[in-house]
Amino acid sequence: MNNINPNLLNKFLRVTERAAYGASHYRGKNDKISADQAAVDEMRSELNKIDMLGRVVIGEGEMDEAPMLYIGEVIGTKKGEKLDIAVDPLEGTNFTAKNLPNAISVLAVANKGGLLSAPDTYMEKIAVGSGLPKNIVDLDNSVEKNVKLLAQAKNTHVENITACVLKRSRHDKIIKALTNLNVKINFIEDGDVLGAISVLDTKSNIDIYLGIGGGPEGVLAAAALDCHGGQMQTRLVLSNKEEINRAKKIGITDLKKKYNINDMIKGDVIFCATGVTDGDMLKGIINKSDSFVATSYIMHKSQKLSRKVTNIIKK
Ligand code: VTB
Repeated sequence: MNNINPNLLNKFLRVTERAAYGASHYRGKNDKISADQAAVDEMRSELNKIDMLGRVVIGEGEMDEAPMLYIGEVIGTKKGEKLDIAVDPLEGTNFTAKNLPNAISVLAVANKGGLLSAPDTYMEKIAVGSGLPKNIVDLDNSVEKNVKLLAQAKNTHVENITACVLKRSRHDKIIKALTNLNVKINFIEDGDVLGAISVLDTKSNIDIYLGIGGGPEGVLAAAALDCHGGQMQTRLVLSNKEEINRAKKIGITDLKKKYNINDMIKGDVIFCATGVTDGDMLKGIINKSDSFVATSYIMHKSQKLSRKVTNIIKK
């Protein structure tokens, strides 16, 4: 697989910046549908300016349920590289509507065939940062075993480990195990793309992310972790016939497969995420009279590039 043209990175960055800007008009307006729609409209219009033969592999839903950025939608000028794109125009429709932290606009880009098409179902996830022995954690290990192995590899005690967990009752068992180990828990209310990526953020001090969140969000987080040599393992949670069919329809045959990063992301990858609301890791959009200020993460694996950027963009 070829590397993705590095000149495209800034163009993809503009896509999440514009989408975040679109959604920012609806912060605190208690209207998550309009917030999402505004992000989708901006994202789609920017994506269509890029010279590429792009295809949405993770998007707003299937063609019959979402009119835009649906799975399979062809995007871009149709001239240039064949790219697969995972988008979440507004990761956090709810928290944008309530003006709560950590809403972002996010996408990942790989060569054709380079991204796992995850169905819109739940997914078990475990993630750790870079510089650790390969396969240090595993979804089939107990929480205790994973945390102990991690502490050992980091040459520290279990009680010095910090875990990030999405606050949901489905995580009660995980939370109990972590509490018994005296591990510090950093709860997030929503938004597990940033949650999983927080293991890369040295300021956050988070050592491990674990729990069940959305499948598409898992692939997006995997793209960022892959750019940094982080580790992530995931497995789909398919709880009824309808979800099983949905997974099968997009080509998943082994329904119980544990995916490591290289099963989810193949070859080169670009990741861009822009803050909509102020969050722990990214500031939200600041609106000025004729411009807006956007803060984003940009990553490009083959270029070993990973940066936080703040841009002032003309409206
Ligand atoms: C998950 C998570 C997302 O919503 O999809 C979550 O991956 C939904 O979980 O980041 P619940 O069904 O338990 O609410 C997010 O937090 C935000 O889209």
